Amino acid sequence: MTDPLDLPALTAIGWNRHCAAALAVLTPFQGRPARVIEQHRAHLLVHDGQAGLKAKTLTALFDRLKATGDGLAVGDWVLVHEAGGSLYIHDQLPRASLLLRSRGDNGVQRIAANVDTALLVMALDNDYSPNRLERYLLMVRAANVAPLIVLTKPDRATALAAQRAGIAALAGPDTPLFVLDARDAGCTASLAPWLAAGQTLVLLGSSGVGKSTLVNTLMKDNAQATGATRAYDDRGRHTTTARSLRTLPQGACLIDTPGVRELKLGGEEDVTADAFEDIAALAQRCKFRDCQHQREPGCAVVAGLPPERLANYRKLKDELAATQQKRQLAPTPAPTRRSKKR
Ligand SMILES: Nc1nc2c(ncn2[C@@H]2O[C@H](COP(=O)(O)OP(=O)(O)OP(=O)(O)O)[C@@H](O)[C@H]2O)c(=O)[nH]1
Ligand SMILES: [Mg+2]
Ligand SMILES: [Zn+2]
Repeated sequence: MTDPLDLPALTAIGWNRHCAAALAVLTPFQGRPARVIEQHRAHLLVHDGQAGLKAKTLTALFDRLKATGDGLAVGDWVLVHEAGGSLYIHDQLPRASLLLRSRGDNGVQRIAANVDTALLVMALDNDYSPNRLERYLLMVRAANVAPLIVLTKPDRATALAAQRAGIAALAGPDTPLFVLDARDAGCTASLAPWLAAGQTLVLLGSSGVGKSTLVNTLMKDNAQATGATRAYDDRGRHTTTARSLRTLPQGACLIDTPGVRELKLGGEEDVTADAFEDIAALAQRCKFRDCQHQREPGCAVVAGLPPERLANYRKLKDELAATQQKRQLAPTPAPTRRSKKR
């Protein structure tokens, strides 16, 4: 049995300062920490820094999580112990972050836990959709995860410069933006600042945009990598069907996810104008400080925003209100209604 706190081993699967603080909450604890790296119907695959191991969730923990509509997700840190030759998960460490999206049936899907940076991958072919990217930005920021935008397939772009500029305006100056051919080894150098040990990244985006290709490219330096690395299918491309976490040669952990057809907001998002970089910039010039950008006179947002963006903003607001009502969440507080002049 491994030392309960084999830090070098745990670092290989993303252990960082937050994890130490989270474990302190559960101390004294039984068993040892491990990380959920794959989710299967009947079991989870966890990694303890030494090896990937099948594990079952104890009923008590399952029920405790279920009582609050929760459950384990890829990226979760857990406590495990052995009994009768099997491995059991008996506790969960408090999370630093959790990415959620709504499912069709009013439930939510937990995409990944304890993620530092979300790589929002969009291709510059007919996948290109600023409105969809807007959804991803809202979802990721609501989860307190830093977004990083990767625009792939520049070789298929019809208006590369304009598309890039449009996305940069929508995402704002604080969100890193890269145009990368996911097959190009240069991706590793571009993303190097985010790839250090202790960092966990997740790839999000439609099917076929190059998420798994990027995993492959980042893995290539070191086919023999240890830690959470799993053998990669050597056709070099496949359609991902399950979320999985692996360790990159650079030290970071990377969670690949299956492409999502339609991203529905989870309900935690902030859909006030402040959450949209370009709308917030225009709103500075509205006549009324608490302008709702509906029919107020002197509204710089209605006047200055392309109609398509304005329609998307309103659609997202309505969708969020509906999701919050379904999930019975408190609505995002609206600014005071009384129109004050600046
Ligand atoms: N032309 C071009 N093709 C690319 C680029 N990046 C990836 N591809 C190709 O796009 C196809 C789909 O890539 P995948 O990595 O499987 O896409 P994915 O996002 O993982 O898709 P799902 O697993 O279905 O969600 C592959 O054939 C890649 O070779 C790029 O920058 N340019
Ligand atoms: Mg894939
Ligand atoms: Zn306005």
